[in-house]
Amino acid sequence: MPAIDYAEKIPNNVGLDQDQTLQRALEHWQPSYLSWWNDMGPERSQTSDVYLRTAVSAEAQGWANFDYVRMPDYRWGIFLAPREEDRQIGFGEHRGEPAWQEVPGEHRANLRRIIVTQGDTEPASVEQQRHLGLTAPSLYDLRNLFQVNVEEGRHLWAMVYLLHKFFGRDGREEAEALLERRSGDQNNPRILGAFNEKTPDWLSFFMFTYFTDRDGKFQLCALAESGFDPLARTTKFMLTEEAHHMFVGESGVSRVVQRTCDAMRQLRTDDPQKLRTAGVIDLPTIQRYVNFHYSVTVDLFGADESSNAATFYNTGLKGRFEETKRPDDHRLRGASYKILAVQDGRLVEKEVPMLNALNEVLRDDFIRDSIAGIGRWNRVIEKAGLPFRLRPPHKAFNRRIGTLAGVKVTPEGEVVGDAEWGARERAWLPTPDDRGFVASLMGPVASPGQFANWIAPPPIGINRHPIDFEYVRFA
Ligand code: BYC
Repeated sequence: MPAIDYAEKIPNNVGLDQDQTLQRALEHWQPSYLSWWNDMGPERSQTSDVYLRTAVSAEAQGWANFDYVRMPDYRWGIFLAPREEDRQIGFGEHRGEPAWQEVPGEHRANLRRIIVTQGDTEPASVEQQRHLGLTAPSLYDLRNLFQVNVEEGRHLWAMVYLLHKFFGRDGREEAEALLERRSGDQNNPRILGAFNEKTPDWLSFFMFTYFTDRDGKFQLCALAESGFDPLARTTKFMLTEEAHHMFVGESGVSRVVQRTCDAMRQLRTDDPQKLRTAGVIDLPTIQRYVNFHYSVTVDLFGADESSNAATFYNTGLKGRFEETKRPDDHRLRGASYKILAVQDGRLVEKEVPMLNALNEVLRDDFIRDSIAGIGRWNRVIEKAGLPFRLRPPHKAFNRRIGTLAGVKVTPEGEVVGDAEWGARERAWLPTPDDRGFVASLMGPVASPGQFANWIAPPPIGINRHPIDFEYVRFA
């Protein structure tokens, strides 16, 4: 596997200079990308030197380099994980056949759809986060935001490479359209619901990177199993970058919780109003943010019964999380899985063919993983000697996609009528007042080692630097 060549106009380890047609197509797309980045990329970044990590190799050891980079000069490139010789398709009807190096004609449309859906989320998240640089609670956090943003930009490159290399003209058209849709736009929105929500404040950003980037992890893991080898290899490499994004979310929320607990102990109160007056975010508000981001992200896994999901699996395009580690036949014909349904005003379990329930299987894997982090936040509260506990809401709470869309279910899992929902929603989801309060705390802190009042400093800095390192230098 060649190291990444930064002398190239488009850094890559895919031998771009050997493929003139592809190189021309991508060099044609590059200015449109840069113009999109200029218009929709992070504010307050254009003149900053940021201490960033840049991928320099696709090998697991020493893949990244840390240094100051002027943001507009960041080099987005195309990097695939090394090719595994003799790799075989691991699941579905083609199990045991050699993995595809070219697009299988009969599955072309579905494959393109998956790649476009994945690709669409990447620029969407950059758009959602673009104003946050104006209110970063520290230089450390500002740097982390920019790191996440440049890597999401690179993930868009990863999908655009596949579209250009393997899908010809319609691939190029899709690549253009990825730069034209806009998060939250009425007429031309991003494809999936959560990517049209706003990320208006830093608590939302940490929740987004904890929960929604974790959807990214699970979807990318499922695609890393794909029988289409270039998709498997490119998503495998994206996963190495994704881990840091979820770390930003988990540690960010943990630091907010820590600061609140410190204030609760100091002031000897759990009164949200008193805590708000002291300039920290009360735990019930944090719970409402958890409820919102969790439920919106749970929807991202698609309908609980989906013939698309069955087709993607049967045809070898998209596997399960850790497919190869599972001790079953990897075909799943005749297997079943339990999903939720509403019967006589109550939630009940219903057994359906597993192939049709693969969105639900992945959703449940995600739920197990995300609950673990909530447990770690609770340990911060426990250590402070406080009785409050954060909880994941019920899987059926606040759903917009699948069988549970439109059913009103409390965070505890009780089906309720519209009137009760209306009366109690304020206790479950962030209210305009909550959002207004959190927004009122946001304001930039730009001296090294200083942190906004509502968040604790991190225990350690980036790449073994101290916390008061100058992670961002403004021109
Ligand atoms: N919002 O049969 P279904 C990431 C539509 S995140 C709006 O269940 P399927 C990242 C669906 O399109 C990971 N619409 O669909 C994180 C379909 O519409 P049509 C992104 C939705 O295909 C942070 C209809 O409902 N990657 O990387 O089985 C920062 C029927 O649904 C939604 C992927 O998602 C929704 N949430 O499942 C940056 C992987 N859900 O055709 C990045 C690729 C469904 O009837 N995508 N619909 O008009 C997929 O595998 C599948 O498309 C999905 C949906 C699992 C998302």
